[in-house]
Amino acid sequence: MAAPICRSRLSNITIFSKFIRNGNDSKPIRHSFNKTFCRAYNQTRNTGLSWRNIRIGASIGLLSSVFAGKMMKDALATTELRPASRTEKGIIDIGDQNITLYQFQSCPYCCKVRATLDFFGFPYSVVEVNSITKSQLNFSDYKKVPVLVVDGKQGDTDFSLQFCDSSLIMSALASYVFDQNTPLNKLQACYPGIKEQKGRKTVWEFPNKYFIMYGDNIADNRSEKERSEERKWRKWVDEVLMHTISPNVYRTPRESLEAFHHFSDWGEWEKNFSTPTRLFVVYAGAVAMYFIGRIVKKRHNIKDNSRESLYEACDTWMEAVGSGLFFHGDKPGLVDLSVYGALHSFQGCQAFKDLMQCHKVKDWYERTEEQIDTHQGAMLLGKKPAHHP
Ligand SMILES: N[C@@H](CCC(=O)N[C@@H](CS)C(=O)NCC(=O)O)C(=O)O
Repeated sequence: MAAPICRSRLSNITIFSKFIRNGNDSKPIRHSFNKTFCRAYNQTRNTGLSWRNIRIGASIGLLSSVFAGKMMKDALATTELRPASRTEKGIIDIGDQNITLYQFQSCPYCCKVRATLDFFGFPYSVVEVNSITKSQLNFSDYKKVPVLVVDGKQGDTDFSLQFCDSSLIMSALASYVFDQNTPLNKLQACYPGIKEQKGRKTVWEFPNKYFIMYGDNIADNRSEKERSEERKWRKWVDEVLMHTISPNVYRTPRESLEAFHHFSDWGEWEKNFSTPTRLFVVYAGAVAMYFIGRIVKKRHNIKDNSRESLYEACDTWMEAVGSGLFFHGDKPGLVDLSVYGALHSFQGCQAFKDLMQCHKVKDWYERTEEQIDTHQGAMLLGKKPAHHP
């Protein structure tokens, strides 16, 4: 989550180097440098420093900051230590296919996907992405996490499929679970991505992301009304609950720094990234996310005391769960997994401790966690998964 600001820091460095290289585009900047130098000259006239010395000093300063910036960028880009961070064995057999999740460990969208993979018992590998360089995503046009890659073989042909966006990935996995006779490479065609350029920003839309696709062998006997409720609440998670997270996790500079130290341990950044990268992400990320939390707070009308908005969202959620054990009855479904993922993303942070201490969502959260950790979704298929151990 720290990426946007960090990236803009790096692009400042790029803009800065462009200024050095391209004299034509640099007039306004050069003008303000000249003004600054003149002011410095006037102020230092009587201090014994000559104008020539100031210019030499300024040039050295300028060149070294560009050089340091470039070195930092190169260091961050080239010090990824290992591709796969870890592997989860799962309990279902998906044949000759390998699933890899490209993620940030503490990203709420990635937590939704991990909750789903674990609940259904899929085997998968995890690649921890560097939130600044995102070099692990170089293979993809889509520059956000989570990205799920499925490599496999159909007949004699190898395939490599990419699923982007947490809700889309969850829908695709659920579709596969409900109808394992439809291979994932066939399912992927049901989830087109539309890429649009908005100014300098590339925006992706996935129109079918909340839809589960049903083939001929439907193991889902819910009514259309129940399915549409499920879509509505999954959307609520993405559009309401998610926005209460950053103003709470990064509420103060101190909570923000504590959160990043925790994320570093949880994501095993020490193992996955070099020390300069890790320290840079922890400290720059903590500062950046503190300010981003404030922006999100304003944009999404989060209450002055941001905890109130988080607790209210959890009240709404508990009302939706009602008297049952889970939203979907006696077993969790995609909505439970989405809410669980969102809350799980900041377990270990002060905001999570506060929430668990004072809110009744705690019992539901622990129930859901147990179902996920013991892969209860694998039993939901109506038939046993292909090769159950
Ligand atoms: N709608 C997407 C949102 C994904 C998203 O915003 N991911 C963040 C991390 S929490 C990200 O990759 N940000 C990097 C960036 O925007 O450059 C989903 O549900 O997967």
